[in-house]
Amino acid sequence: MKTALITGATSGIGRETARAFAKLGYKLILCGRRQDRLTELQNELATPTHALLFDVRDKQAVADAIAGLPADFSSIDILINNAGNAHGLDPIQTGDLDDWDAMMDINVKGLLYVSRAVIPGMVARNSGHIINLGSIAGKEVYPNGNVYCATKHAVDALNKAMRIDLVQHGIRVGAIHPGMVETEFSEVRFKGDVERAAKVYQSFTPLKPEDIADIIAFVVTRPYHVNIGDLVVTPTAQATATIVKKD
Ligand code: NDP
Ligand code: 8X3
Repeated sequence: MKTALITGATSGIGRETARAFAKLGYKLILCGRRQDRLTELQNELATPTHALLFDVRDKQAVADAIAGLPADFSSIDILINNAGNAHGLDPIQTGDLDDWDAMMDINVKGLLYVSRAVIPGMVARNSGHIINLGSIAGKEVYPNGNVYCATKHAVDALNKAMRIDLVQHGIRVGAIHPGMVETEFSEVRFKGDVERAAKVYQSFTPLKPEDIADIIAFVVTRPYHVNIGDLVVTPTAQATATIVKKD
């Protein structure tokens, strides 16, 4: 039975990926900061699960949590680097420094802390699969997206870097870069403004988190000699980050 660790399993793409992996019969290490959501998901899934409560920004907490995994969860075959978010949508000249810190610390440094804690085990076993959640914002830059786009460009670079450094160890590395997916993403970006968040997904059919989870399940179930390195996935109505056909 394969073991997968998913960061950001309490919501959106991460939670749907956990549901898809449970159907594949994987053992799951579910990570997030919201204990109630983790417990709820553990109760729902008919597969062995272990919950890890940590903020990816806290490098010691990340290292301790992963080093302290019980023996039956400690050999991680699949790492889904999914935890991440956007904070604000402001022009560079008026951007909030705390928003910038949050995005850099979560989307870039947090992903690195988790990867650094998990990868040595994969290297020792000469096997593993890492999927990094990038974004269309890691492939292009859009107005007021500045720092969020920069963090996702960094994820794109780290995805390539991991593939180069880990190829000698038989570790598969790939990124999924979604366009607009209706999750809690925009609620977080707009700091709890539910109305403004809902508007982002109006007048066209956005992706559902299940759509991305399906693709992740496809990627991890390819034969071992097949590595899907880079996928951009958008709603059919979305051509670029900003060109969206609305009804
Ligand atoms: P959600 O807001 O629905 O989920 C984000 C997840 O990340 C939550 O489970 C949250 O858990 C976790 N998370 C956030 N901050 C932290 C932190 N500091 N420490 C630990 N966990 C954290 O968003 P999505 O599912 O949409 O986002 C998942 C990924 O997909 C992100 O990397 C995002 O950038 C990317 N993405 C999303 C797109 C979209 O349109 N929705 C498009 C392209 C990429 P908790 O709050 O419990 O800690
Ligand atoms: C999330 C998609 O277009 O809001 O990464 O940046 S977008």
